[in-house]
Amino acid sequence: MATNRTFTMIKPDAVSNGHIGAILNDITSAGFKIIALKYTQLTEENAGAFYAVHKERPFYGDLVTFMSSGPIIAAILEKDNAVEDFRKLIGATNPAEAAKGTIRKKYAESIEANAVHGSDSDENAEIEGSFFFSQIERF
Ligand code: RTP
Ligand code: MG
Repeated sequence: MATNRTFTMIKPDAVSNGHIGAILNDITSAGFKIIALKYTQLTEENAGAFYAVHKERPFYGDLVTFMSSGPIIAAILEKDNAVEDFRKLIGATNPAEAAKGTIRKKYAESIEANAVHGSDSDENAEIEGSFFFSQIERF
């Protein structure tokens, strides 16, 4: 299996609930290497651009408001089969449906405030990582 990269955010709910350390520990314990890491806050404009793919969905406005409501952690991660394995580690979008032991099951509040983001393809992982990090911020 090829080593590849994914992109994640620890969302405002998990940051304000004090879960940054536990979630980063779950991520590195699962074998993901941190390539880039940043503590920042999205403007509404930033969040709208990041989630532009969901522009026509009914939850888009609330999602943009939520994602810009407080600081987040952004990170690029590397591992064999990174995109698929990371989505397994975080669990289903709705924490009520997420498998036991997954990050969303343990730390999410709701289908919207669901603790973490995970890229859904290699191509989107690169686009999303480049949204936050320049070449000299990747190690
Ligand atoms: P993400 O992109 O954040 O990793 O989440 P995902 O792939 O599991 O889910 P996606 O369908 O891409 O939705 C993006 C984010 O929008 C919020 N959402 N709210 N209220 C709702 O019904 C609803 N559905 C989705 C969640 O924050 C979700 O992670
Ligand atoms: Mg998604």
